[in-house]
Amino acid sequence: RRPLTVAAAQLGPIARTDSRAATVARLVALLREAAGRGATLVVFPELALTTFFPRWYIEDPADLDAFFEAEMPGPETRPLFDAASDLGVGFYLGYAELVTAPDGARHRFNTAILVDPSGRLVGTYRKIHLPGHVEHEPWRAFQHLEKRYFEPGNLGFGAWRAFGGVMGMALCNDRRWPETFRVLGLKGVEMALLGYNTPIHYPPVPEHDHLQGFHNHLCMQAGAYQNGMWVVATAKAGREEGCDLLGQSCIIAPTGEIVAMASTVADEVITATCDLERTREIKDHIFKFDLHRQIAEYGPITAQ
Ligand code: ING
Repeated sequence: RRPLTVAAAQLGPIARTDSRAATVARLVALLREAAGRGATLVVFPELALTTFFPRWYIEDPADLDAFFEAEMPGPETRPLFDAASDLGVGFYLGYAELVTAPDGARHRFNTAILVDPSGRLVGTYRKIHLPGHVEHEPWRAFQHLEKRYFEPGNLGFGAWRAFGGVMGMALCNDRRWPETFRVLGLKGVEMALLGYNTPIHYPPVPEHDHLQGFHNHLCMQAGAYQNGMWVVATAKAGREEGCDLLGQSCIIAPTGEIVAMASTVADEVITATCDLERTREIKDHIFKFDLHRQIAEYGPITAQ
């Protein structure tokens, strides 16, 4: 047995005007509650430091840059790192990353980091599957401009030894693509961590709005089962700047069973003790990759 007690720290809405300090204070409160329940790893949502700003067409570069972090930790996020190492708890944090390359070029990514209980940065992941569109599309009730504000991730899907197992990271739309979970599975990941900001209303196909919760769990339960991994998925939820975001943060077993789920669309901690050894029930049998996969037949998956 390799038990790991993990928490999904769901966030309710973050207003455009909320300060970093106020938001970080919410994160610290959730971290403390999770630690109080015995969690040693806390998973926060995607873009957990700000409102989901890709919902707006933002023309002023200064306005856009205000949503990004140029350093991590910076002065305003340091309290989260300090609280975590004081409590001996690690965490996954999603945020908008601004990187200035040696040549002075600025790059923006939708990023998540994994920090271990000693406060050490274990790994960084930059979102690979960016949904939405590039240009302003006024016909939409709200925009989804991730393709405009972020570059696709350039670090690949990562796996890191930490928390007594092999941890992987993803972000939001990544969870809808089976390739995400399969690549993580092929890298030996035993627990995938991901945050999401998922509007209930999907302007291109509004007749699917009532299926957002179903599709959210469908993708992750399949991913967990087909690759024999635990999945911890944390929402930014609730009515945020007039846009309803899906809640239903959850913790999913390698069998695909949901073992814990949020029941509000506000700040809420859910926890589960996950035996990382249970991944063997799947990885060594029904989805024993080296015995069952027929990769000669899979070429189209990586073809154009
Ligand atoms: N959000 C959404 C997601 O993939 C979306 C975008 C919503 C796509 C609904 C399809 C349907 O969960 C982010 N941030 O990727």
